[in-house]
Amino acid sequence: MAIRPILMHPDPRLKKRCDPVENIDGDIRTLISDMFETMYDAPGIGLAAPQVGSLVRVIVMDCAKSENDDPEPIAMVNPQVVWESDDLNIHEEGCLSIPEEYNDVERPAQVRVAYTDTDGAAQEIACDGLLATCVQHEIDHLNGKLFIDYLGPMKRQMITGRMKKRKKERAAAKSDAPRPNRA
Ligand code: K2U
Ligand code: ZN
Repeated sequence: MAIRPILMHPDPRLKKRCDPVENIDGDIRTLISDMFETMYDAPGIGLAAPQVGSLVRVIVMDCAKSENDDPEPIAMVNPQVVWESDDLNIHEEGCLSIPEEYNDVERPAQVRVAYTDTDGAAQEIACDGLLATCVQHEIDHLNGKLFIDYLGPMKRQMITGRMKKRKKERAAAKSDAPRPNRA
């Protein structure tokens, strides 16, 4: 198990369409395990594989109602929305790859998602509420789409500008950091 670094927007890998998983092998199982550890550490309620630099169609979520509720971890391989409601819902969204930026996004209120589970079995679940928002947000990541792509161009450019500045400041801070003495 390992916590993996989360890619920060802007990053070309976050704009790529991810490849389907052909075989749920040991590498995919390790990726899923690391994604859960990374998500809980962030903390977040969802995470998509491209956010940790793996351009494959895998997402993990845990939308348990509150910290007092039992965790509800779910890993989806090759998830697909197979039905969406006409009813829409607006939810404030954030993203672990775009920290400290939150905006309302409108999405179908209910969706049905077909996917393969970690045992290789075909599954299909009905999602509503926060799970519906989260699963659509994560599947967007697999298609190279970020929640800021639903905002107007001005807002999107402002957020991207702030993220570029933060990445530059973070890189500068890293290069100024004292290097450990090498024996
Ligand atoms: O993909 C991610 O970056 C994980 C998100 C998933 C998410 C975004 C928006 C709405 C629901 C889930 C992180 O968990 S961000 C944490 C968060 C949770 C609820 C609302 C806003 C932000
Ligand atoms: Zn996100």
